[in-house]
Order: sequence, then structure tokens, then C-alpha cells
Amino acid sequence: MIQAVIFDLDGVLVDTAHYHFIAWKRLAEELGVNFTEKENEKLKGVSRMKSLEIILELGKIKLPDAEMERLATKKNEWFVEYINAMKPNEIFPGVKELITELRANGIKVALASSSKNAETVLNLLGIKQYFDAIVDGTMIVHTKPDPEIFLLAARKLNAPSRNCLVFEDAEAGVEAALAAGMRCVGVGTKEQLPKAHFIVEKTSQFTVTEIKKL
Ligand code: B16
Ligand code: MG
Repeated sequence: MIQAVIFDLDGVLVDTAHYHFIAWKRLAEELGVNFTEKENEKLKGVSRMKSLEIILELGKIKLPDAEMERLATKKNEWFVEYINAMKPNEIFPGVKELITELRANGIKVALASSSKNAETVLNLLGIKQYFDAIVDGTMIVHTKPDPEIFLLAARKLNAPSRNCLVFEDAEAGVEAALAAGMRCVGVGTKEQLPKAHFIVEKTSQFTVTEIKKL
């Protein structure tokens, strides 16, 4: 029986994954690294610094730590600029209704995002009050695929892992959910997320009725 549902943010509740992609692409172009949607799959769900390391590896580039810090900050400034222009209606359709219905059915809801900008995004969308618990990139040591973020969210909701369901759009996020001993709905395609227990194209396609049957 599912007692708690844990949502990832970028790419599950709102299309900020696209803003991460265009900011990284802009940086990759400056570095002369070929970076497409395909390579971007590896960046989803992982930390800012890990993402930069992946891009530098693609270009076989080695840089001193201070320069890496500077580039990561630059990417983040672009990302923040993009999200500040975001409108509250960029939240995916049906998401607020799904969360409201879950809570009306006594199912707790948490947010578990690797992003250090998660709170800003929630404020911009005006949806902070939809969650019983919030865990973001400022509260964890190990990034997805490590299960830490989901285990912390479950602890905050007082729910055992086996009774938690995670919604994720990233390969690293699905692996983190599985490593936490939770069930996982992959938001995307079977090709992108082969390890997810269930697949939907859009978050709101997985209904409360289905969740209650698990
Ligand atoms: P930031 P999620 C993740 O958020 C993104 O998927 C990933 O692309 C990003 O690098 C990471 O947050 C860190 O974000 O640079 O804002 O701290 O999908 O776990 O909600
Ligand atoms: Mg995501």
C-alpha cells in the first residue's frame, strides 16, 4: 500500500529540465563541446558540478577547480535568468490536481529535487504549500543515483521505503529510487528509463486510482 508519493521537480512537475539543458548547451558551445539532447540524459538528476564534469569529459577537457567553479556559477546564472522569466502556468497540466487528490486520499506528498534552485522554482510557481515535506540539493551530501535524497524525504514523511512511490524523469533518479527500495514511475520513454517499474509520458497520466491499487 502506498503511503507517500515523492516527486522529483525538474522534468516531472515543470519543464525546468529544458532550461537546464539550454543553459548547459550554451556553456558547452563556449567550450567547443558537442552537446545534444542525447548527452543531456546523463545530466538529468545529478548535481551541478557532476553535470559540468560530464560535459568536460565529453570534450576531453581538464580544468583547475577554480575554473570549474566559475563555469558552474556561470551556467547557474543563465539558468536562474531563464527560470525568472517562467510563468506559473508552466507547471505541467494536471499536476496540482494529482497532488490535491493524493492528499485528499490520505497519501503524503514530498518533493525530492537535486536542485539547489528548487525552492526558487516552487516559489515562482506558487506551489510550496502542496508538499508535506521538501528535500532539495542544499540538504544532501550524495546526489542521485545515491538513494540519500529519497530516504530523507521518506523519513520526513515517516513512511517506510516499501510504501513510497517516486516519480522521476532521470535515469539517475530512477536508480536512486530503486536503491532506496521504492517503486518508481518513470516520466519519459521506456528507452530513456528502462529500469522504472511503470512508464508514463506525462506525470498526470498515472492516476490516484492506480496508485491506491499498488
Ligand atoms: P542546480 P531534479 C536536478 O533537479 C536536475 O535534473 C539536474 O539537471 C540539475 O543539474 C540538478 O537538479 C542540480 O540543479 O544546478 O539547480 O542545483 O531533476 O532532481 O529536480
Ligand atoms: Mg528531474
